Amino acid sequence: MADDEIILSELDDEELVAQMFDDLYDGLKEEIEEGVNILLERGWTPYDILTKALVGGMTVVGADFRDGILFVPEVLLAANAMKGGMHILKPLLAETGAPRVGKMVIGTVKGDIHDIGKNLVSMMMEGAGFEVVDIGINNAVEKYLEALETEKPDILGMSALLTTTMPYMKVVIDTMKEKGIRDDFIVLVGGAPLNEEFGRAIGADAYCRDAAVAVETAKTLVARKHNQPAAH
Ligand code: B1M
Repeated sequence: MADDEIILSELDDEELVAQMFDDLYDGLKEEIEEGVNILLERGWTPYDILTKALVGGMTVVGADFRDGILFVPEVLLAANAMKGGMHILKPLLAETGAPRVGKMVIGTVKGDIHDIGKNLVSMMMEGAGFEVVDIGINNAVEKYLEALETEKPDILGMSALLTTTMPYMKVVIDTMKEKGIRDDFIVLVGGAPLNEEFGRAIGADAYCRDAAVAVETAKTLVARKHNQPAAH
């Protein structure tokens, strides 16, 4: 072992989170997994680890990617390290034992392969008692329609991270309208480049800024839907 090797378990919480930011930046999956396990042992909630250590670290990666300091291969490594940490937290977040409150189909739109945010939303929704069917990335409208038909969810969730792919959400909603099924589902959209105005403009029921907002919005809208008298 090199003299200057950092022993994660010897760091206090603040130092450890700072070190995890660095390790995420460097794409060190094993170190991220170790950091997550240490924070769990210290009594951190899975949600705090997710938001403060993992998402916090990814924000730094995102800023340097934008500024041309990091490139795709490095960001892929960082994403892989993040997924390692999320993999440990997923069953813990889903462990709340909450009764099923509704069902959601979620997927990233056509042309877009970003899936970390979508996966996080899925995890948090499962943790809140929703059944989630994740149809993955790069989904054409046919894939969404097929999943709606087969799964009959309460909610359709769509994710887009690129300004070039976010308009595809409107293609999906417009096709649902053409087929007369738009009002059968609650449509929630999210992703870094979106905002509320965009959500309204494309005809979604709501734009969700983050996973926590997605859970709250889903709960409210599903409760409202179930309390509505059936249409005649
Ligand atoms: Co991409 N990428 N990327 N990338 N990438 C962005 C999005 C970018 C903003 C980076 C930048 O320039 N600063 C930029 C987009 C610019 C723009 O369109 N305006 C960008 C670009 C340009 C690209 C490529 C074109 C780069 C290239 O090839 N030259 C390319 C496109 C590939 C494609 O999709 N066709 C590309 C590729 C990649 C990687 C493959 C390297 C990797 C993705 C790996 C993966 O996902 N498996 C990657 C990553 C990691 C990013 C950044 C750095 C991080 C995204 C992320 O995971 N954030 C990102 C920079 C950034 O966003 N700051 C960037 C963490 C995640 C937890 O947040 O996804 O926002 P987020 O999700 C949040 C909310 O948005 C919301 O809740 C989540 C949790 O709180 N939410 C929802 C998201 N989806 C929701 C759905 C819902 C509800 C809420 O439904 C109900």
